[in-house]
Amino acid sequence: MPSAIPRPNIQFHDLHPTLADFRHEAVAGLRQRPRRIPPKFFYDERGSQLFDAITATAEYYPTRSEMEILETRAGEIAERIGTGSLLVEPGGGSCAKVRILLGGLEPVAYVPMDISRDHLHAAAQELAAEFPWLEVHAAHADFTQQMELPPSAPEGPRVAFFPGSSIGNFDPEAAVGFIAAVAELVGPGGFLLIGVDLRKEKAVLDAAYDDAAGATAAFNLNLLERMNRELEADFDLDAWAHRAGYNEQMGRVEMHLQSLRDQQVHVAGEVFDFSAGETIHTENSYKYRIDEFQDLARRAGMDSVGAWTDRKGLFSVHLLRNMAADGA
Ligand code: AVI
Repeated sequence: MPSAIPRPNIQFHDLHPTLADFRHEAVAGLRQRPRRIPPKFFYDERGSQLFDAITATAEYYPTRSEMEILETRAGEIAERIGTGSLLVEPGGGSCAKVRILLGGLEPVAYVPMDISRDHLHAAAQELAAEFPWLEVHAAHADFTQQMELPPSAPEGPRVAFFPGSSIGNFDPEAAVGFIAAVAELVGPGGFLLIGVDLRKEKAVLDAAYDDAAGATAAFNLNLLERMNRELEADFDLDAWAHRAGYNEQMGRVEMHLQSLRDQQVHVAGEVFDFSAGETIHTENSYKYRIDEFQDLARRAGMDSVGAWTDRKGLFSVHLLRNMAADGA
């Protein structure tokens, strides 16, 4: 274990994220055909709690499967990366899975970046107390808009960590763009350790996104409740249903909210007419084969240097490296 550094071992940085405009994007999405609202708006405080509830359901295998891979492969991953890196986690507001890696990687510093300020501060504080030898630079930032490090973050070979198959919530072209931005952030020789959910039997995926206890349904419907709370909307929750299913051809699970009758709803002063059966598309969650994801990463300038799956072959973790020559 590295020698202890003087306290406090934590710094907070406000990188002035351009906050997503819920009002503007929700209204614009509801005017479109088919209607849609981007999944990033699921995660208000209630939505984040409901997401945690999803990860505890029997049907939602990704979290457990990824933890199994990280726990069994942490040593191997650390061997390939080496110690003394600057470890960056875009969207790492909960600082949860990274704990498994810290002992082996012994990074010079850890930089969690998240749009949710309070959530990030609380989790980073807890982590810094738990790992007194670790320098933590928590950055309040929207990594989908700006991939920038706090100026005081120490130098070191850079490693990005992007678990949870959040890459699946980007359309494939946007996923290439995101990985290319990470490649630029970590620079030549830098790494990306990323969790990616795998294509599989439709029944398993359908159940994972429509659990019997109704956690995923509550998560999806919370988007309507959030509009009621924040955008002076008047959605009648009994007149909407959660719909989710694997679209095998597209390689993605789609989530929708379906209107159960003809109805009129007000949102931010605008009137929207929904017919019975009409849906609002709220999320895509893309699933990849290992080779398919490696091809996608290569298009973004990163090569595979390792890929692991859990015992049941449900989920994968990839180690990618920016192979560009220094100065390229
Ligand atoms: C955060 N993201 C990777 C989850 C997923 O599986 O696509 C979000 C989620 N949606 C429904 N259940 C979980």
